[in-house]
Amino acid sequence: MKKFYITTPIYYVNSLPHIGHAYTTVASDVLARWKRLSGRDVFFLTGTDEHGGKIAQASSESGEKPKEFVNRIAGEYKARWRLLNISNDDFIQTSEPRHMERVQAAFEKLLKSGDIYKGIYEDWYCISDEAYFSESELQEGKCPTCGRAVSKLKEESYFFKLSKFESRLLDHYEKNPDFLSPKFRRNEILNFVKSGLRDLSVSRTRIDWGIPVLSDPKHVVYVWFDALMNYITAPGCDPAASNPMQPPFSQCWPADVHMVGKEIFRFHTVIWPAMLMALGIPLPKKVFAHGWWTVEGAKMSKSTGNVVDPQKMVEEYGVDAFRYFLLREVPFGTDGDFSERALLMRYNSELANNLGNLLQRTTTIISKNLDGLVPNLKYSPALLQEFPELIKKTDGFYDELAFGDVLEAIVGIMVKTNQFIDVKKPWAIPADQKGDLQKVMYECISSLKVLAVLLFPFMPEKSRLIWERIGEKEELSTAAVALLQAALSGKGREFQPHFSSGQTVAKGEPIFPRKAGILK
Ligand code: ME8
Repeated sequence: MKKFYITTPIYYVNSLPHIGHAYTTVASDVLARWKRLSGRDVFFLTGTDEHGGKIAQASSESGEKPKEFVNRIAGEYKARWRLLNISNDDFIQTSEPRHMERVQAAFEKLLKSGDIYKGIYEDWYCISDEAYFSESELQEGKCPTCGRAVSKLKEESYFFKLSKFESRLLDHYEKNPDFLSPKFRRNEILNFVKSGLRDLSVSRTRIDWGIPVLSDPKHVVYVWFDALMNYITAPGCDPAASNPMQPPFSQCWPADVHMVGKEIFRFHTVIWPAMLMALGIPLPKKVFAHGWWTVEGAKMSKSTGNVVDPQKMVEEYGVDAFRYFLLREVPFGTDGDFSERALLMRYNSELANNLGNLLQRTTTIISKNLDGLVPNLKYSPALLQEFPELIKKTDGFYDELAFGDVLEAIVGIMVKTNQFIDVKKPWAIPADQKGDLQKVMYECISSLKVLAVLLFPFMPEKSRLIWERIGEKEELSTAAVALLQAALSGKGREFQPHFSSGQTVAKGEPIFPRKAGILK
């Protein structure tokens, strides 16, 4: 079976991971976890982009040798991803031999086929974005992307025949409407390609921190050509082969989703597909560009000092609340504004007062009034009548990367169950009406069971805790696969949660203790 292959951008090692990087990586992780639960074999890749002038400059400022420097910062990324429970299957560093050798082989292949040729490059360059601009693209003489100063470059360079692929690219966009996602970003790319593509300079002679061109080592490969290749080098592509679609690469490729921020959409939807066409490799199925976070209304930047460190948020609110917030606060795709106040509000209203409270009252009532025994009734709970339909809908939301819609549906179950408790008032049911109490608590505990499953991709730790508190013994992710399979395959029209006899709830502290407002 082909794996479901999902990638994040590989991040530049000149800065430490911040919430922007965490956002893309957490979103990719949530998708990877859902796909695993729904029975897919997943290959989830992330990594670091370690070559080029910007990184060479950062390493010389740090006083370390480039390789030591990039390894240290890559280590910081790995540590942050562990902290955030990122379940990546591989982590690629572009300074690794497995990557460098394959980039060199691809470059030579394109030289041979004539899709790369030697010429003279003269244009403006922004080192911060590692991107070229023509005079007319500059804004008031500055980089149109980041507003920083640009410098004029004139050097011998190899060029990639990007212009040759114009009509093939337009044809691909036309025939594969999901390739450019979300839809509202489509026109930007169509207009850009229709306005005419220039051949792209893909080598440098002034920089030596990069991958040397094998047949002409005074050139190093342009950092974007180098970086984009990570998506095929990591799963083991041999670009020199006459048919590169061989195992293990062909088990992963084509990628199902390249997840990126909106500012690098063009690189992934114009340059990258053209490179793949030139190499004779099929194109990824979807490139999805999400929006950007600002912080309290301002662009995040080192100089403003408003860069949000995910580690601080995790220390304050816990990893799961932070993951939840990132995907709950703004619809995935559009821009959003981060503020700790908004995070605190979501935490208290949805996690503490809603989910945490639901678990607390359910387990407390069952402990006190039913000797801790989970009512093991054998019918489909009324609150979950629509569960199989909801799972199918949820699966569709995931395919569109509509994480906000997934969470909206989950919050709907929490709210409905809490309202049910408010109406039924199980604490007031007399002791001699135990059957009635069991029926009410069966509804609540069933909701908690499916909430643990549905929330698992977003909040793996707290979901496991809910799972333990309701007395489930089987490993959550294993049980969830079976439960979702039944719903997705259409067999489970009537959903039954299946508790075991003698299953007991465990009491414990609130899983999301309410937090007082501490904010500036
Ligand atoms: O561009 N809001 O790396 P990079 C949301 N190495 N997402 C943000 C963000 C923000 N404010 N800031 C960063 C590069 N991101 C290249 C990529 S891929 C072959 C090479 C996220 O370290 C978002 O995913 O500048 C964005 O695309 C990425 O970090 C840029 O990371």
